[in-house]
Amino acid sequence: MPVNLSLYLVTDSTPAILKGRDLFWVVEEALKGGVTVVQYRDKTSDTGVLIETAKKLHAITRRYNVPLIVNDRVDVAIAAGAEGVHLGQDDMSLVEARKILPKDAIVGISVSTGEEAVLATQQGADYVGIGTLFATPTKTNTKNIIGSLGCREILEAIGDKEGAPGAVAIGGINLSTVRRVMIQSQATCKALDGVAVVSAIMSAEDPKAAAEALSKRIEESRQPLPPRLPDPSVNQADYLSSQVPKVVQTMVSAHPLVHNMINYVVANFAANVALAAGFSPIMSPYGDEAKDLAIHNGGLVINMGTLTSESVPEYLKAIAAYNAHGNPVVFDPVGAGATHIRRAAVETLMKGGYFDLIKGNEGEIKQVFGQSKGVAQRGVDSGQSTLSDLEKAKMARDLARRERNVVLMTGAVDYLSDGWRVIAIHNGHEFLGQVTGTGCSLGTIAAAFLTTYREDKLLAVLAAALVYEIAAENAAAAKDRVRGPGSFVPAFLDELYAIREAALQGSDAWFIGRAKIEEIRL
Ligand code: 3NM
Repeated sequence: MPVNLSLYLVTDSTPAILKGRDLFWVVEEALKGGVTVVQYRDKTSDTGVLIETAKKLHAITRRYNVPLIVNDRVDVAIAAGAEGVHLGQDDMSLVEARKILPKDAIVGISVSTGEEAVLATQQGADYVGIGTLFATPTKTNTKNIIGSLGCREILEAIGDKEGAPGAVAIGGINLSTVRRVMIQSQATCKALDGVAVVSAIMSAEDPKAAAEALSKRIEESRQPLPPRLPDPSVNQADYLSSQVPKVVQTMVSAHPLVHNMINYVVANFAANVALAAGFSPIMSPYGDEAKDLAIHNGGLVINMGTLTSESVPEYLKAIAAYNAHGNPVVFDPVGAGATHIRRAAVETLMKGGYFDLIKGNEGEIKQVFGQSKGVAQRGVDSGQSTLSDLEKAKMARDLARRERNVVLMTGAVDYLSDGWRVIAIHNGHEFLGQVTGTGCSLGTIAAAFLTTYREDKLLAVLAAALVYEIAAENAAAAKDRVRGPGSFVPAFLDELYAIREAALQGSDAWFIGRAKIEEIRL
């Protein structure tokens, strides 16, 4: 029986979760907020109570035309006339359950490995509950913590054959994590149909609002894979170039806010770049402030250039707030391989949230990708390049494909990828490499574009990089004013400002014939 699995509520009547409120009230509020399935899960009550509660829940769910699923207990599901059952790996087998359930009953099964998922598929499960995504206090006896990448492997194992079951993920999913789960778990052949939650709704002060917010974030996070491309006969570089002026106009007209958790060496410069280029900077290393700032639909930059013992927990709070609002987060893992503290910080941050863009030099991207092979970075500079051009392009692509985001590997040539398309950007000027903060400010401007142009992250970051690097070329060309890196800085700010003014007036003269980009086919 087809079932809408978008937002699957699993009940829990334990005091720690329900906090003394009435189960039926919480479930009805959640239904008003848009949950599409309700599972009655109660591990402790006697059979009589289970049946009575299930019947009462069913009377409510029916009013909302939402199926009621009973956890573990086929007998209770039948007695209460529920639409289906959910079985764990240690419960009655799916085959046995089908024998006694009505013909059109929904049967779901918990899986935590590809093999279990394949078996459930062969046995004709209507859906699988894939878990455990993240460690959760709601259920501590979980088998495997698989993360969103483990979930993707299971979806790959199921495939997209006809009759394949629906799929929801479960475990530690809430408003902060749901976006990354939906985006990062997506296999090329199959995406999650939705997510299952307990505490994110059952413990919420306002279960209706919690369900509404989750439901909105889930729908926003569905995106096609591989990214929608124009007609293959069209050259990608030409197509993207043709879109850039429009994307720049959108950014400068919107004048977005960008929240920078940025290193103290470059904070002043990055703020000036923001003002000149046409967006509002706020510099705040204080994670709790992100709750208030994230509501403005701006972007967040995590730049760990001057990491302190307090930075990582503050970053994590801010990332959670921006992820919860579905607003873009840029990660600039400055000096990622320089010290063991930074290497650990990268690992914690990558596990702790979703980054729409990871921007770094070759050494940093290598570290994030996990290929540093113990070659420590000295300081925050990229160090000696060890990769050929093709290897750089491939690493940017592979990291982006793994993370389901966009990667910009900066250098004399920048490599930009969304995991499928790879664009080499040849614009820029060597003075950019001789002024501190130029790389970091590129992260900031990328956040401004990502927040105002959400249809295609790769195009947003490309537009940011081109504005930035064409401004640098224009500044360096002003020989009457610019003699070296020192005089380059004010000229660069002026040129950013000139592009912003031109874009505000709807002109794209600044851009015509200037983009030096090529599509790399790997
Ligand atoms: N099943 P929360 S994890 C009921 O991994 C359940 O199969 C899991 O609770 C599994 O949404 C889980 O509060 C609890 O994290 C999920």
